Amino acid sequence: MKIKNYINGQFSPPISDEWIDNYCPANGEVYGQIPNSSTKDVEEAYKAAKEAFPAWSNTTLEKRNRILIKISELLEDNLQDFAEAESKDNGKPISLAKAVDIPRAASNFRFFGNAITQFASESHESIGQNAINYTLRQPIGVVGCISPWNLPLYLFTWKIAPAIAAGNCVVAKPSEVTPITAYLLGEICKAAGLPNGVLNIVHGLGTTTGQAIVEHPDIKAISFTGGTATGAYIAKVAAPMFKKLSLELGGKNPNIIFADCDYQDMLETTVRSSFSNQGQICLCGSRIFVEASIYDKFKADFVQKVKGLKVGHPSEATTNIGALVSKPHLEKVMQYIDIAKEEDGIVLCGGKRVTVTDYENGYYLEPTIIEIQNDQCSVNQEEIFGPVVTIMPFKTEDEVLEMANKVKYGLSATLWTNNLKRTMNMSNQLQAGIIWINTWMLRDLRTPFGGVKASGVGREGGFEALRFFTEAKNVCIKY
Ligand code: TXE
Repeated sequence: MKIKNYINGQFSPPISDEWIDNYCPANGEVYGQIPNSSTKDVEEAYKAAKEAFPAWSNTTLEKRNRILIKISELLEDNLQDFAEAESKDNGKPISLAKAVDIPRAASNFRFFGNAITQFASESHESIGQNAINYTLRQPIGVVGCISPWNLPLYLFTWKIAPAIAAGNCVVAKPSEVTPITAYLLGEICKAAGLPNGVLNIVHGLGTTTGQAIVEHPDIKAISFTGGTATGAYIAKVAAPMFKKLSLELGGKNPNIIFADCDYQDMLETTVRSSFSNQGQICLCGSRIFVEASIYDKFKADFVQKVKGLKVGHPSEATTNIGALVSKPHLEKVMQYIDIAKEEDGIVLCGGKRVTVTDYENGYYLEPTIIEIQNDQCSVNQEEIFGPVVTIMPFKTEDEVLEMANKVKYGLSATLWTNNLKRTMNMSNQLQAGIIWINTWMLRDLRTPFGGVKASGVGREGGFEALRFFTEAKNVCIKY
């Protein structure tokens, strides 16, 4: 399969005619090629977006709404094909892509298609000064969206949908590791009647194609999700051009379990929050802290449950854990297991590569639990982004709060307790953008989403995303 860029409503090869191999994580084989796009391709995409902007930014909200809803419906109609493509490209179980990734991509278009019709601007009467102020929310122009490989279409559309709903035109780049569903989205957008040039999709490497988007002087805003180091680099490149930035970066999220929680619910959710999508979600609760009085029981129950998870080919209905996204990523995750042992960590289960019959070269790894002795060890501090979690006991609320916050990241935190006072106290003090109490990854698209510290800058979700993708202009009239 040779995929193409989607520029000005046309599918086109890269100008250089250079291509990159695309691997299937489930069997380790090359199954397609993607454009190795250069600055020239990005320039073509920018020109198409710039040309489309005057008409699109003047398109009525009702019409924008209709087109976005249509995209959402077409995604739902093609659920099976999209789920299979996502799974083949990323290694995740098809069942997960079908239940979460693709429905969520459809919801992104439906939600922001509706949200833009409800996005009100402010007005303020300056009493005693005979003046009235009103604030316009104007689209920025051409914006850049760069997304990662872990939730490919889910995160790609999480950016594109609010950007175009708000009247911008987009130059977007999916991860070079998982380009297929973004490619298929081009066809859907065309069929839904999205005018040519409103969405342009350019495929290629981060350091060439992605960087060309960030360096483009007239792409005025960048919404990026990916690694913390890349986010820092993008901020440095974008700063002299005063671009608007929204950076959703890594996480190393605490999952804090108190003895007074609803145990069974906590146990089942903790298995999910640890290993969903092979642990490759920025929100995964990869640092598990358990109150000492239930630590031994939890350890035994958790290990038993995790040993029961089936690692297998993503297309099999019984598979719980599919393949990791790429060989280099598998190797990186496995290195952390060695580091853990060097740092006196005890591997309670997992830790080894899995050979799946008929797919011996796939990137499979056992779900791994490491009991650590010290919360400052590398496996408890650095983002591993794979099916690897740490566990350790704690005695007091103050002690666990300190350990939870003593990390460079601050994306999310989960707390299991039925004590209201503790819930309020800890929610206030945990350093994270998203706190879940007695649940995990329950997402309401109206709520702000984003992190603090090395987990990023800015918020997306709901009106926060529409605020990011617009400029506020205040008009003051004296009468
Ligand atoms: O991400 P990159 P990678 C974390 C996770 C993972 C690590 C590295 O820990 O192991 O990041 O993953 C594009 N200018 N997360 O290497 O490189 C790139 O092409 C512009 C957390 O895959 O940050 C891709 O489209 N763009 C995370 C996107 O950025 C650049 C999800 C992300 O790639 C670029 C994924 C550049 N200089 C990884 N360099 C999360 N927050 O969910 C790369 N890109």
